[in-house]
Amino acid sequence: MKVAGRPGEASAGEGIVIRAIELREVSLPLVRPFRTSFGEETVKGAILVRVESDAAEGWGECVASPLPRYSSEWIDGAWRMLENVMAPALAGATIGRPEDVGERLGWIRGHRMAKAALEAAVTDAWLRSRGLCLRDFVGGVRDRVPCGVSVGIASSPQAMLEEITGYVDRGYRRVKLKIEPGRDVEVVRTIRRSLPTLPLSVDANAAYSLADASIFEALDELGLVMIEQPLHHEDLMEHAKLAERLQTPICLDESIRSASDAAAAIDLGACTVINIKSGRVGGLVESVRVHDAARERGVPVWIGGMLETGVGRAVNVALASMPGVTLPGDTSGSDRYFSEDLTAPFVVEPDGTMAVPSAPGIGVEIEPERLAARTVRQVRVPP
Ligand code: OSB
Ligand code: MG
Repeated sequence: MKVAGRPGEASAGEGIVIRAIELREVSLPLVRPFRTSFGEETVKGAILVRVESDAAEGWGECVASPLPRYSSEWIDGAWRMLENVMAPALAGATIGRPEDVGERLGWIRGHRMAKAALEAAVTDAWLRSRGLCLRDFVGGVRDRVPCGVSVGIASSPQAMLEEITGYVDRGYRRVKLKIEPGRDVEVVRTIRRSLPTLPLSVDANAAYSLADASIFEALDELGLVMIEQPLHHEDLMEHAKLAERLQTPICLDESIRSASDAAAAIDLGACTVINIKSGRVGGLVESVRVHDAARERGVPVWIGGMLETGVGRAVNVALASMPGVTLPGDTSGSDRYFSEDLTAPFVVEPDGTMAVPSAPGIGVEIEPERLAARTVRQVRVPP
């Protein structure tokens, strides 16, 4: 099979013509509520983007949440942006390479999650039209990837421990605990006591300030593999100051919106690990650039998640096969989120790994009846 070449490399062959773009908002019940320092979700809402081209169709998932708590984007805002601005800007366009999407939408400031969804859908169509798979497009080097799991804040440390034990028994190789002020050191200590050798990390989703440094100094004693996004997403300097006081590596999530953010954060000493999410950085092409910027600086990366359906999960798992991804990601099995996904489920085997799809495009197919049953609104551009 001919390899597509990584983003940015020239390729022969004609482009695809975008005929129409369809948006669908879907709503899937979660198997258990997911609580973070910024709120609780009991259903997963997402916008799915379907691109119709002259050659093939493609799908992408927008990871914006119902409210702008994780980042400034949110479902209704992303919907309007996609329907009124981005889809009209791409309808009728000829796309020579997936990078063209970012270039055509480059004048739009921000709105990275909306851009990423559209770029993923166009890339899926483009790859399918050539019989190429996403793993090869992003320079993936692995057939299987190690999986971790992100555990929401529970009512008690005991409840959290029970949930974690279930995941460990299923093979997950790293467990990430959500923390918030008041539910941090004691919870982590309890879990650490029961599972002394488990690779464990915490994610604060920006809920603390530098005045809370003593909390992180206490966590520093618990042998964590990393502390994710302890402080405000716009405070790189503060993260650098905290990092100086800790042995535990700091990983940034919300703070990193681009490869240039990644380079700046690493060079400032604000982090020594990066969580890559394609939605947060504006797409696949930028995700590869973040990976490359971190790799050049010797910084390990891993692939985060936003409770995606199988459509977004396929993108995450392909990215997790890149060579600089050296830590298990939040690429959990579909059954950790949904009793029934929109695609065939992603399965974590007992060894804690998951297969990287190798079929053309994103490598998964949507089940039309399930999609229809979960769709709450729909629009097509042009009508
Ligand atoms: O901070 O990584 C995060 C989910 C929604 C919003 C933010 C985050 C998360 C997760 C879940 O941690 C990761 C997953 O399993 O998809
Ligand atoms: Mg995070």
